[in-house]
Formats: sequence, C-alpha cells, structure tokens
Amino acid sequence: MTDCIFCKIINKEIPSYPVYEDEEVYAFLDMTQTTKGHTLLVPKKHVTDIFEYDAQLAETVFSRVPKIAKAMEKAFPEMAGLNVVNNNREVAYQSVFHSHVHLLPRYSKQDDFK
Ligand code: DGP
Repeated sequence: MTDCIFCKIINKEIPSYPVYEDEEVYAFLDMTQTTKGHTLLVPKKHVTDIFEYDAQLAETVFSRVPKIAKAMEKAFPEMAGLNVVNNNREVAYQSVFHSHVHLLPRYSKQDDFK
C-alpha cells in the first residue's frame, strides 16, 4: 500500500531500527520507546487489523512473539516482564492502520523509562 508508513518501513523507504526479520514479518523499535526496547512486530503483507487475519496469518505473526521476546530478554537482561499488546481500530487506540503487535518490556518500576 503506497501511503502506509509501516509498508514504507518494511520496504526500507523509511529507516527503522531492526529487531527481527524473516520472509513474512518484520520487527523494529517503536519510535515512542514507551519503555526501553519497545518493539513493533508487523506482517509484511499489508492488513489493516486483526479482523482481516485468517488463521494462517495469525499463526505467522503470533508464533514469532516468543522468539522475539526471548531475543529481547537477551538484549536487555534487566528486563523483568513483557506486555504484548495489539490495538484494533481507532476506538481501541489503533493509530497506524497496518496491523502490528507491541512488545513492551517491563523493568522494575523506576527503570521503565531509562
Ligand atoms: P498503535 O497506537 O497501536 O497504532 O501504535 C502505533 C505505534 O507506531 C506507536 O506506538 C508509534 C509507532 N510509530 C508510528 N509511526 C512510526 C514510525 O514512523 N516509525 C516507528 N519506528 N514507529 C512509529
């Protein structure tokens, strides 16, 4: 999709910090860094939200989450936990309409934003 910011990131037309990539998905650092290491996992195929997924695409995207979570834990040994968040549609706080999964590392409370 030509006007999609995440399609441009996937196609390397816009720079990003890569975390994980294979033929079907790309994971990169979220520009907001809500917590240190905040990562977005996206299917390379443009789909707006989870309502456009079939079982195969769900398997493709969500099966990558544990692998990326473990890599993040290695990269950030002080990471104490992880939120996995997927917002769908504006009313659910989706702001970029290329489906994505947030992986939000959690540290001890005082360290979340360092
Ligand atoms: P959501 O509200 O669930 O749709 O989250 C969208 C996220 O995408 C938000 O945390 C900010 C992030 N984001 C938006 N534009 C860019 C960008 O150009 N680069 C990166 N790295 N992240 C972006």
